[in-house]
Amino acid sequence: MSLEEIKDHQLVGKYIQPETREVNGVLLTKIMSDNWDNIWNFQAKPDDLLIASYAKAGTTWTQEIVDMIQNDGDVQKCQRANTFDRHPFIEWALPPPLNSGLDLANKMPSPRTMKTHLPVQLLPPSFWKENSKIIYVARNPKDLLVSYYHFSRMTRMMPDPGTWEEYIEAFKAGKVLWGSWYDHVKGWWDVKDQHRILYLFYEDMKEDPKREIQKILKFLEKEMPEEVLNKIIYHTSFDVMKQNPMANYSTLPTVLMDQSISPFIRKGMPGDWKNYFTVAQNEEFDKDYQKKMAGSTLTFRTEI
Ligand code: PPS
Repeated sequence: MSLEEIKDHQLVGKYIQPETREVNGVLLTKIMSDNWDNIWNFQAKPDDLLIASYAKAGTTWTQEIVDMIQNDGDVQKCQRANTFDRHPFIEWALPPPLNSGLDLANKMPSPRTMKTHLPVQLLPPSFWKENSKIIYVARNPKDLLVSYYHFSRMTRMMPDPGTWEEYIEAFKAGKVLWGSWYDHVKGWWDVKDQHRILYLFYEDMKEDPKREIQKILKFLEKEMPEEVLNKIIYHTSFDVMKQNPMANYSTLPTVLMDQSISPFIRKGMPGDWKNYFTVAQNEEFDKDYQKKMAGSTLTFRTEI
């Protein structure tokens, strides 16, 4: 059964606010952790494309761009299903009878495009063995934290975020789903030149979508006329995606995502963090950031 078929009353109590458990020090939901052997043993294929990211980094945006590229700018084809059914989220699972990401991926004909938020050390090893292509998208931690906080408030599929103050501390300590953001972005950065990985930044996509989409085209070994490229830029713009029911998660039952609390496609604006961090919180965050990112060549822009 797919998520959009399920009724609110079937979900109450059973699906909401999951228990969590660590896998090798990384916080996941208990269901993911119980299913860990199957996730780890997932069989990737050489023609798979994986879109990897930390949560709230611009995954859905990248998924829509990739789907538009793969469908040569055909909007109708990209409306065939919800983002989460078009691209299996490999480690994600809710209790039966709902399909897990693995169920969807295993049923999907090749070539498959899939999504993951797993840190590099937890990626199923078959992706490396099969040399599948991977697009990693990263986003500055301040905007990402704000986005993750609002998302955690509106979805019942994640633990409650607590207060803003509590959430900043949990994020810095890596005690949120998918673990430490710092380890995640550095981990994928460190391996990007050893595999077929395209490492993108949300802020770059926002600054110049054409340039970044061209990078994706090159990585996917595709060419397309200027007019199709422009169509992709338009269809994947914030305002258009916000209105697209196949991309904005509005088909999900309210009990799972209450978009009246905060929309899934919310603000999409680098620098929005300034509306939330106090001066003191920002200074503390920066100090902690310097320690955690010391020695890395990876840098982020917190505004454009
Ligand atoms: S998830 O749940 O982890 O898959 O979320 P993810 O898709 O990675 O991130 C959601 C944030 O991406 C923003 N978004 C966009 N920004 C700019 N342009 C487009 N087209 C776009 N689509 C989604 C979305 O609004 C979330 O960020 P915030 O800051 O909350 O607005």
